[in-house]
Amino acid sequence: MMKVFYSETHRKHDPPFEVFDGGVRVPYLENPDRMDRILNALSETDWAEVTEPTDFGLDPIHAVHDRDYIHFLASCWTEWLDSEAKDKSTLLPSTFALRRNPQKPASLLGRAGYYMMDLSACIVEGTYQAALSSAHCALSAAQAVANGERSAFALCRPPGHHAGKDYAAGYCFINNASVAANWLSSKDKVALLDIDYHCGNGTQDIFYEREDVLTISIHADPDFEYPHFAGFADETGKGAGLGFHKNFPLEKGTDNARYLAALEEALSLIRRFEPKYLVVSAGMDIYADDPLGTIRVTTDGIREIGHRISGLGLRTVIAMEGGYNNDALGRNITGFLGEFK
Ligand code: SP5
Ligand code: ZN
Repeated sequence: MMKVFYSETHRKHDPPFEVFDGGVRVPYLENPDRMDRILNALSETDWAEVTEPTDFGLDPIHAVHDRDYIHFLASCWTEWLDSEAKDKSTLLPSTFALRRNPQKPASLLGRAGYYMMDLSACIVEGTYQAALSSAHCALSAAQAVANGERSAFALCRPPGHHAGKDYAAGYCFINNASVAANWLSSKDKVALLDIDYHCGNGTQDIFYEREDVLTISIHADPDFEYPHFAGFADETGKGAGLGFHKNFPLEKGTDNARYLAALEEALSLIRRFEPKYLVVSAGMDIYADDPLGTIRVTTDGIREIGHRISGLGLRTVIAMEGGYNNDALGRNITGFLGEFK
């Protein structure tokens, strides 16, 4: 059996649209239906045990994120409703704070631009609650694994790996996998492997100067893909953390064989680090027919990736990240997770 931590609270986060390249409004790709597809596929297995997360409070979240940022997430919706804005369907700024020496402004839209990196981390009434329960799913999975489970799955929504210490980005608000990895790091050595199609820039930001948590991200080259400003091969950590971060940028059209070659390099770095725990940021948008992706890993390839990561023999927390081909999401996740049970 594998414990799957899941909360219905995610349904409260259901933004009406996001803004794509060129300013076009499209239906929000990171939608509640994703979870239904996964739950459906899990219910057809005989090994998934869906469980409510425990409430860990805010301390383990503040251990990773800036307090003022979390307070912004908690309070911005009420302020938004009190504001003069014409369309209040979702809080999105139109001006962004380049981290070149920005002042933190007082106005709501100013703070939204200060704390948001792009136009896909849309905030609605239930976003904060959903993001909290998503983080609690990751913490619950970490606790299960610390208590002796070989693996546990955090069915997180919203996802987390684009959220940095003090910013939301790319459908992410609280960095679930990082919160779990940091929580585990007080117990023993942790490595975090991010296989989402997009670079885990938020995770990179959070652990960049730390040597106690090895972070690795395999993703589409930021030279052409979101998040554009992080994920290059020459970003390897800073200060004490130098040498404890690794990016594997991949080209468009990367197939199973090419992907698995990069994965093998990542796995040997993890073996050399000799962690006790592994946290996997499991995005399924590497799938060949993902609407956001350009990588061509098949469902069999995803199962093989699971098989090889599982072969490390580490206590493993698997945290849900992206993946937007809802028709394929169920089988991709069960194929991947099935290798860890
Ligand atoms: C968790 C996660 O996977 N977040 C990804 C967020 C990506 N958002 C940026 C979308 C860029 C839109 N480009 C549209 C190209 C469509 N062919
Ligand atoms: Zn992604």
